[in-house]
Amino acid sequence: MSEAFEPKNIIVTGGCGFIGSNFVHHVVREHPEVHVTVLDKLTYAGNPENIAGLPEDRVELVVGDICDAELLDRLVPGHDAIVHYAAESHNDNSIADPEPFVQTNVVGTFRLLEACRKYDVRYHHVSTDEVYGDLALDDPARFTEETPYRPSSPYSSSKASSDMLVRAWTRTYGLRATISNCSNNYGPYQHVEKFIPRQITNIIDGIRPKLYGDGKNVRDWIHTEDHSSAVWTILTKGRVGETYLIGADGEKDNITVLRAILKAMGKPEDDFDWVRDRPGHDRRYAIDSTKLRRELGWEPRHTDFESGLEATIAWYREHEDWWRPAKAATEAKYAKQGQ
Ligand code: NAD
Ligand code: TDX
Repeated sequence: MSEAFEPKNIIVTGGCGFIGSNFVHHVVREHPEVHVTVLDKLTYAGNPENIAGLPEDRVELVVGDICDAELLDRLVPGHDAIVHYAAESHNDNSIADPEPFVQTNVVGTFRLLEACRKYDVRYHHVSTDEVYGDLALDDPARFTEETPYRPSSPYSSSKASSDMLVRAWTRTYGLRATISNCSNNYGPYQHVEKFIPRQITNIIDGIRPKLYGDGKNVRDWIHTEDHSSAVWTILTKGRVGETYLIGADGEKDNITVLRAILKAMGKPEDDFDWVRDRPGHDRRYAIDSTKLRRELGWEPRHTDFESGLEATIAWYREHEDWWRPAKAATEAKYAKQGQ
């Protein structure tokens, strides 16, 4: 194992989004020696409330665009690492309007890499298992670091492109970078456009949950807190130039997840609507995280899906003021798409 890297002053891009803000909370709680500068454009998916109340001497919010090279020239010097979460993250949006995905996910990553190269800053790239495409339901295989890239959607192809840029900058310019590809996250602060929060908030609102296609698509669920601990482990102990897959053995098909939500919220298990399938809908994702576990000693801690789901449902019940402002517009967008 290479020598541990001990960052003191990090930039977290997208730190006002779902996973980025959970990471900021994790760092503030677990690593008191670290100062976090959040760089976030505050798109429809970014909410400063996600990091409100954290100590001002530990966390600073800079509102800005990762594509803005002049801003990066002012901001990056003096920091010792960038952990890059900022992205356009929703597949359905990428199908309706792919351009912002290319801009933020590809051009934005390029700008960050150039800034890291210029100021010799360590870089961790947060990516997704979707870059590997999908697996058949009856395939015993899971994704590993060696699986060829085969992205399906505008979102996943833009993430795959950004991963390729990181690999090239590492090899060609010697950039000190690591990459992680994680499976589907759930937990607090997830936007109501995503599957689990959409169904929870629909049920609270008396709207029937919506299931795409035949409901048999499989996602490999991980609690976002486990994603945060994995990213911190890779940032501080990972080998430069390496990719690590992050997963917690949480494969479930969508109808099983939906029925678990319905049951936990006291509804009959068939109280939902079948809706139009997502074009190009990936069938199954599954992660083999052996490399991360063996080489860096990481283990997930929040692997009881039922109790994680119950805590997530409780969080959405208690934080209606957080999600309410986004709910009507999100559902209006889905209604237009027949979803
Ligand atoms: P999110 O949509 O909830 O948050 C994205 C954040 O990025 C928002 O705060 C938004 O304001 C910010 N942002 C967007 N464009 C920006 C720009 N140009 N400049 C600065 N900030 C900008 O996304 P998420 O679900 O939290 O995903 C975070 C990262 O994790 C993404 O890179 C995503 O690809 C990756 N990822 C997500 C999952 C998942 O299950 N959601 C799984 C694996 C990997
Ligand atoms: O209303 C719905 N009904 C439904 O059946 C929605 C919103 C989704 N679905 C299905 C589609 C997927 O099979 O549920 C599954 C999960 O959907 P999303 O929450 O949109 O996630 P997914 O497309 O799997 O991508 C997520 O995981 C990987 C994140 O959004 C990505 O950012 C991440 O890279």
